[in-house]
Amino acid sequence: MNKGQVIKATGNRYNVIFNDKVVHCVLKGKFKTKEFKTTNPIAVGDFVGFDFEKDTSYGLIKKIYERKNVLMRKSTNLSRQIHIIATNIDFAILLATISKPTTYPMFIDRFLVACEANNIEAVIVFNKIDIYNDEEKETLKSYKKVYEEIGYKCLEISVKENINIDKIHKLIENKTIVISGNSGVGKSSLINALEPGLKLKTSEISEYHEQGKHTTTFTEMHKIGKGNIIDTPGIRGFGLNNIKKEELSLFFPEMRKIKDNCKFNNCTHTHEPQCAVKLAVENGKINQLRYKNYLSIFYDEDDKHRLDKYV
Ligand SMILES: Nc1nc2c(ncn2[C@@H]2O[C@H](COP(=O)(O)OP(=O)(O)OP(=O)(O)O)[C@@H](O)[C@H]2O)c(=O)[nH]1
Ligand SMILES: [Mg+2]
Ligand SMILES: [Zn+2]
Repeated sequence: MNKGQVIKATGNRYNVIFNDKVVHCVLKGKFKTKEFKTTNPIAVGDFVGFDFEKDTSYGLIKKIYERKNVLMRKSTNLSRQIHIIATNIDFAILLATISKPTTYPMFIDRFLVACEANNIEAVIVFNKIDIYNDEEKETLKSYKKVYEEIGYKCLEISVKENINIDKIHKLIENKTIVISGNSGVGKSSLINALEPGLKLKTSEISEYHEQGKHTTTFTEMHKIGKGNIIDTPGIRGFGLNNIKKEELSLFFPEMRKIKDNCKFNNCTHTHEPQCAVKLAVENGKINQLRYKNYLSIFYDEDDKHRLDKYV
């Protein structure tokens, strides 16, 4: 059996890199993943075992190798299905913009929780710093302060004006990373800036809605020097799955750090007395909006995954 890595998945067809060449593979029959039900049993980043179909250059996938990690989200549409964004990654970039389009803190926090829950390091990259007015610059500064204090790496870039793109180059050297975010924040543009030969399709955001047009429709891994970067379709909301309420604060690092000081060891930091987390919020040691977003996720009912209900 040959071993390759999936770089693109469309329906049950997969582009698999094998000996530096793309092999078109299919998956025949049902392929059940044990732990959870997903819309996509095989995702970009997966290492698969395949055999060539007799006398053809097509491959039949027979096996999926154990994954180092999985970044997934629950779909925000009615189906509520779990979708694997990518697997086997070294870290995730959340590309965010203060305006055009607006990335809301609720979205950022949900993304970070998903990364924490799946043991994936997250880096927050703020793009389009060339267009911000004074108020937006202040907002950016305050977001950066909040997330850096918690321990997340943050970067400010402008793809358009080529600011700090070299820092991204350094960051991704010899790594496989995934880049996610709302539609129109500049994910594909950033990848084009890193590797101009790729010529990925990009398009201007809608002037009226100030939102992206969902230009990228399939997740795909691209080679950048010795590293790999996975471009993904823009998403509107980030549904979380498999996270127990009692465990949620473990995925807020600033809460995780102090939760042992709560009176009750099973404190959920909602209604309990002598709660160290609530005290820290009152003292300004934990950001209020982060705590508010914690509560939103905590009290989340299944039909509330959409970002627009939170802002
Ligand atoms: N002013 C400015 N515009 C930018 C910057 N980066 C990207 N853009 C523009 O933002 C628009 C959207 O960029 P895309 O790269 O298509 O965005 P995307 O995140 O890939 O969007 P989807 O594929 O829909 O998820 C394009 O018109 C880009 O030219 C930037 O740093 N500054
Ligand atoms: Mg794109
Ligand atoms: Zn508590």
